[in-house]
Order: sequence, then C-alpha cells, then structure tokens
Amino acid sequence: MTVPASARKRARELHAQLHEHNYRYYVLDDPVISDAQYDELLRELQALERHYPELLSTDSPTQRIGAAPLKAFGEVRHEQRMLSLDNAFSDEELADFDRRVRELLEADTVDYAAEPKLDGLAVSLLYRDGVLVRAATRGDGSTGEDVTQNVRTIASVPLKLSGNRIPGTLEVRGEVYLSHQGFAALNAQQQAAGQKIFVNPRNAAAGSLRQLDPAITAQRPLEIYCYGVGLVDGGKLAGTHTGILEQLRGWRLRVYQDVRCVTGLEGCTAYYRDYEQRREQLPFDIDGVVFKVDRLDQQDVLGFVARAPRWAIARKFPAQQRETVVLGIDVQVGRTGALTPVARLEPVFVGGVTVTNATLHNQDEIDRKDVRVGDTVIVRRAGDVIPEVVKVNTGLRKQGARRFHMPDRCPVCGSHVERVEGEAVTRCSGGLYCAAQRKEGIKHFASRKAMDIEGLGDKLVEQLVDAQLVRDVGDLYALSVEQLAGLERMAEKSATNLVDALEKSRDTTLERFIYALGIREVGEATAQILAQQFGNFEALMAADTDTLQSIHDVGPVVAQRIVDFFAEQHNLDVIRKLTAGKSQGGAGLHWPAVKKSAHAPLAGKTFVITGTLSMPRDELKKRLQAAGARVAGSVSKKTDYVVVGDDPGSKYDKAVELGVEVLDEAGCLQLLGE
Ligand code: 9MJ
Repeated sequence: MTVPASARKRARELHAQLHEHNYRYYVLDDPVISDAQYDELLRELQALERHYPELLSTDSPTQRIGAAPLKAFGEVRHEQRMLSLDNAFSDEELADFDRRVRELLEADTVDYAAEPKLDGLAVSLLYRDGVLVRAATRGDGSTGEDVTQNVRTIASVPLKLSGNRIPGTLEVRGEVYLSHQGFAALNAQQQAAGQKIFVNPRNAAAGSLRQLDPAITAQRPLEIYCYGVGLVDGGKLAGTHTGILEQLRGWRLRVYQDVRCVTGLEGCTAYYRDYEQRREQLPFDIDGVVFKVDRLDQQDVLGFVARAPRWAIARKFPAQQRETVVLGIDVQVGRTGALTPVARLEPVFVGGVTVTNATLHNQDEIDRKDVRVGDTVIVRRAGDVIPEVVKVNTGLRKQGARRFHMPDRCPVCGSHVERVEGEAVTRCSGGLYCAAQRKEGIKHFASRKAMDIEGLGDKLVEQLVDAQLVRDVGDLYALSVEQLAGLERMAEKSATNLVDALEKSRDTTLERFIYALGIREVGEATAQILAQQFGNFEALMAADTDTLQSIHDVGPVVAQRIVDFFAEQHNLDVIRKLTAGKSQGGAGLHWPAVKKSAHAPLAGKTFVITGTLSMPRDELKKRLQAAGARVAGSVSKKTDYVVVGDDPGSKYDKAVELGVEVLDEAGCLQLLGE
C-alpha cells in the first residue's frame, strides 16, 4: 500500500513531538504536557503505523518495547576497550595521582573534569547516523554482552540523537543505574508479586539489564548517565572532556548536571569533600567521585597502564561502618573441622546490604578485640568483602557481659576440639563422624572447580545429609529421581536435572578429582601439580612422603597430609565407591590419561594473577600450568611473577611491597612464547 504524503508527514511530526516530550520528561525532568496527552500522541502514531506498516522504523518512539525474548545474549567485541578506573582510597593516594600526572605532563597545575562515580553498570551505546544500533555491557572490557533490546527500553536513552554535527559513528559510554526511588518501587512490585527482593540498587540494575525478556526490563525504572565516548568516526569532538560531555548533552544524551572542571589537587579535594557531604542526599548511590584530565591532548600524552587510563582516577569513599549490637556468638564448623566464631548481629544496613552476621575469625581475634555478647560494635563492609567487626564500643558495655570462649566440644557432633600450639585455629576432632564436616566436604566436592555438579547447592546438601540419604560423597551417585523429588523445594524436573548433572560429572579430570577429595592443604594448584607429576591416581595413592616432597612445591606438611589422607580406611572406602565401575556398584568416575608435560619452560615458577584480564582468568591459568608453572592464590616471597589485569586488588600492592616482578597480560603471554 502506498502511503499518502499526509500520513507520512503526520508520522514525522508525531516522531518529533514524542521524542521531544520523552526527552523533556526523562532527560531534562521538565515535562510540558501531561501523561494523558503523551499517551494520546503515542496511540495516534501506533494507529498510523498499524495502518501503514511501511512507516515503522526502529527509531520510532513506539518501538522501545516489543522485541521477543532471547535465548541468550550475543557477544560484542568492543572496538575500543572499555576501561576501568584506578582507585584512590585516601587524600594521599589522590595527591600521588596528581603528582604523577603533573610530572608526566611537566605542568604546574592540571585541570580535571570532576564527576560523581555512579554505582551501576557500565554500558556502551553505539549510534550510527544518530540512530541507536547497538548497546553492550562492559563485560571484561574487551567483550561484553549485546543488550540492545533491553537498553532500548530505558526511557532516558535516545533511540535517535538530534542536534548539529553528530558524528556518523558515535559510541557513547555511560552508567545504567536505579535511583533510590526506582529501587524502592521495584522491590515493592517484586514483593507484591512474590518475587525476589533485591539487596541493593546496583544488583537490581544488573539483574534488570540482564533479563532475556525485554518486556521485563521495560518494567524496571532504569536510568542512565553518560560519561564519555569510545569509537568516534566521521565527526569532530571537542578538545576537552567537559566539552565532549557538553556536546553529548546537546545531542540529547543524559549527562549529569554537576560535572565541573576543577583546577589542581585543591579543586579535586574540594569536589570530593562536597560529594562526601552530599552523598546521602543524592537520589542515587555513588561510591566515590571521578577525576579525569580535562584536555584530550594531555590524556593522549598520559596514555594507559594495564587496563586503566593514567589520566583518570576514582577517589573512593571509605568503607562504610555502622554501629550495631551483638545478639550472640555462634560457632560454625568448616570442612576441615575448623571452628569459626561468627557474631550474630542486630540487622544493620551498611555498604549497600543488610548485614546480620560478621566473622570474628578465631579466639585470638576475639580476645584482641574483646568482643562479648550484648556489646555495641562497629561493623565494616567494603565492596564484596565479608563483613567484620572492627571494634567494640566498650563505653556501652552492659554490666556482667562475659568474655567469649570457644567451646571444648564441637557444637555439631560433640567431639573434642583441639588447638595446635602456635596455631590460631581450633578444630573439631570428629572427622567424618561430624555432620558439619561431612556437609562441607560434600559441598566442596560438588563445587564448580571440583566436580562441578550443577544444582547440588548448599541447602540441598544439608537436606541430603540430614535425611541420611547421603553420608559421604560416595553416596551421591546412587541417588534416584524418586528420592530427590521427595525433598523440600525439589520437584520431578529439578530432581531429573540433578541426576543428569551427576551423570555428566562422572566424566572428569584427574586434577579435579584430586582437588574434589578435599585433602587438607591440597588446593587447586597442588592438585594440578600432583596430577601432572604422577599421571595416574594409583601412583599418588602409593606415594610416600619422600616421593611427594621430591616434587617442587610440595613441602613436608602437604606431603604428610596426603599420606595421612590415604592411610585412612574410610577415605579408601569412599574412593573405591567413586571409582569402581557401575557393574561393581560403584559410581564409575573416570578421567582421561594425563599427558605429562614434556615441554615445561616455566617449570618451578610460581605465578599469581590479579585483576580482570581480556581472557577468563582460568584460561590464562591453564596456559601457565600447561607450561609447567604453578599458579598460586596469594603473593609471597616465593612468588616469581604477579600478572596484573584491570582493577588489581591488594595482591598487586603486596607484589610491589615484596619486590616481585609484575607483568601485564601481554608480558605474560610473551613469557609463554605466544
Ligand atoms: C561512573 N561510574 O560514574 C567512569 N563513571 O570513565 C564515570 N565511570 C569511567 N566515569 C572511564 N563518571 C572509565 C569509567
């Protein structure tokens, strides 16, 4: 059907009007028509498009919602890496940053663009000829997920830019987040629907953006602030960061209103202090402020280190602390029998989540801080770190509050506890008699890096042990769908899935199997070395301490633990149950023969990896191990190299402190000869 010129003209007018009103409402927060009037215009356009489908275009205001649910997100390789930011946690670290910048630029003072650091999710928006064609998450910086259909539902993201001199290709970067109000509304909606309650706005935003069904994302009140650009082609951008943000604003992208150009360290500090004060009054969560060298020519001089620019820094707020009351002190029993005291707390909201427990580590720590039941304490939580008790407000201590002492019997099985001279840990002596140790041992066996049994979560393990369906890991493979389906929160379908997952896990590797056994002191790295060195399980079982210690990296303690483990009859029984063929009533676990690495250029070298790399960390680890290297979890004097990616943690600082050689990813690949 040919579209009459009048219809075409009216559709164009409606496009323009609806885009304008949307912009006024969601970006400027300054609407000039009522919601009802907006709906009327939208319905008129919808009717026109229904009548003349030829009028439909992807940038039509009617096309925000409506894409079909996906099966999985596609991958997007970022044309330009999406950077992360280095952090400064103190005034001194910020001063160091400013000094480095000035030295490299040979400048007396530098102008910085100052912005709040939103705590949401970084996204990239790709506009071609002003039309939004793709949106992606940051992912690992090189590769993200294609979330175009979801991002289109965010009302403050323009489907089409307007204004002058828009580059032909413009990649905009920004942070998707939920305001406090949006978060509260979402949780109210979730509760009414009997759905999951989100712990904080960041998690809620991440969960909302990663919905496979865009119709669900559309119901989530997500917002965006844009803070930079990536790939730009066919157009000219301003020469300063603040100038570029001004251009973005001119093209109707949503940019935070209080990005300031400040001068020198003093200007930065003043901005930081200002936001430290105003933080609580802002309508959204921020975890610090960001300073970026404003002039792009200066940014170019500074360049990048690893995966963060040298021209920007996030000045983070300190970890949050709150006061609360210790209601009790529980003792938890771990896989190796270690007893850990845990403070049960009057719930307190700190660092974005409600905290009800905090670890007290061990008796020595409790003594040092003198934590007693009923005490008022300061609790700290930073990022994803386990909450901890910082100190006691002894001024508020109640009379008669008694010191805490570890029990002399295991709270779970009643066996005696032991504390080895010179060690901080108290242990239950019950071994596999202790249900807590058995449960933790089974959880470890099923975990991702061990046998990777999908669907066998902590709660289910506890049920299985309590119901006496499973005593040790050898019993797992005999579970039937009927037995599982009878358990709480299990149904036929989930029971079948678990039996399938168990079946799948029978086909494993020697190193996974060794690790899964949970021999004390035998972590992933040691398991990998043992698998490589012995090549088969029988040889490992038969090894004495001398043979074991002849292996680089296996010391006397580890060697003794391994020998002790295989000397226990009950361990041998479990191993037999796991490895015997199905016809002999066993689980039939099997693994391919291990190729001993002939070419091991990095044999004897110990690596530690920290931060985010362009490849999954496990991948680099495998490559290093294949070259004979050991990959450890923490930095010590014995570490040969620390490989540093994005957002490196304290391991990087430790490496610098100990003078351990630091490599970036490229340097590491070079060592591997790749
Ligand atoms: C946030 N999260 O608000 C950056 N960010 O710049 C701001 N993040 C950033 N800038 C370069 N304001 C990488 C990340």
